[in-house]
Amino acid sequence: MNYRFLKSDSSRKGIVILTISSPATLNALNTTILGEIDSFIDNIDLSSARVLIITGEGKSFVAGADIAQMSKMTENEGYEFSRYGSKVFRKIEELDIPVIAAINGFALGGGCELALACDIRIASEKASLGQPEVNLGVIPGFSGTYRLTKIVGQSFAKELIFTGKRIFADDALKIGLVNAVVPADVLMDEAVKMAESILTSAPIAVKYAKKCINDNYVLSTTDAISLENNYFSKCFATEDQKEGMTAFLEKKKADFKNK
Ligand code: CO8
Repeated sequence: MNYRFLKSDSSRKGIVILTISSPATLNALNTTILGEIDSFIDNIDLSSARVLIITGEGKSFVAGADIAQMSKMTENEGYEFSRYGSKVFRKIEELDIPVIAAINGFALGGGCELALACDIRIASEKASLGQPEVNLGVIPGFSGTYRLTKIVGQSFAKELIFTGKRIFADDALKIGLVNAVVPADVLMDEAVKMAESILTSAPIAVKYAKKCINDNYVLSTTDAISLENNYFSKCFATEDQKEGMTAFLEKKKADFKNK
């Protein structure tokens, strides 16, 4: 499919790279771009794609939701926009394959929230992150109050959200907001390297592990453990479990078939 504001690259086996491309407004998310991301996610061919990498074109990952569009919204329109953005980001979070955010620059407001919906965040040393919504008279609206708190804990989430301050990649690393900080010129290489290391794992096992980790946020300890027990047992119904364990015992490299 062709998109006006998205570019994609599937030239590396198993890896899809999605670049959000509206550099004149630092890739700010309006309804059209969100709609394109929504459609893109729906159309990923999960029979071949095993990892999705999301990045932004130019000096920004995503500089937030589109302030020009939001400035004219009514209360109801604000609600619908918040709901739609949250729905699209939830889709990313729930995608059956791991999603890596390669944060090349500004990841602010809705941009930080997009990164938070990804499974792993790798930041360029030029990246900066923050939730500056309170400086605009609003709060994070694409599920940032929820996910930022889950990822960095209440103290740092409240500090970032109440002050609206922008932090640089090294400080984001210190609070666990990003997994790694790398030089700008190797950001995509590092994201691809991370993707390739996921590609060596059994795909169904990775999918089940992602489900367990995502869902344990909303479950009681007992239910989260029980969910893990169930998905663990489901792995034994896969060919890849037999392949992985046999290969180990025979001192060979496993050849996973995603079955
Ligand atoms: N929305 C719309 N346009 C933007 C945005 C944005 N979020 N960010 C940048 N732009 C535009 C600028 O207006 C400018 O346009 P123009 O050239 O026409 O003047 C262009 O992009 C380039 O920006 P700057 O000249 O400002 O570039 P700088 O390098 O000087 O500064 C910054 C970069 C620091 C990123 C600066 O642009 C900035 O502060 N941007 C706004 C960041 C921000 O506040 N983001 C949060 C927005 S709120 C949000 O995301 C809420 C999410 C939840 C929504 C809930 C729905 C109800």
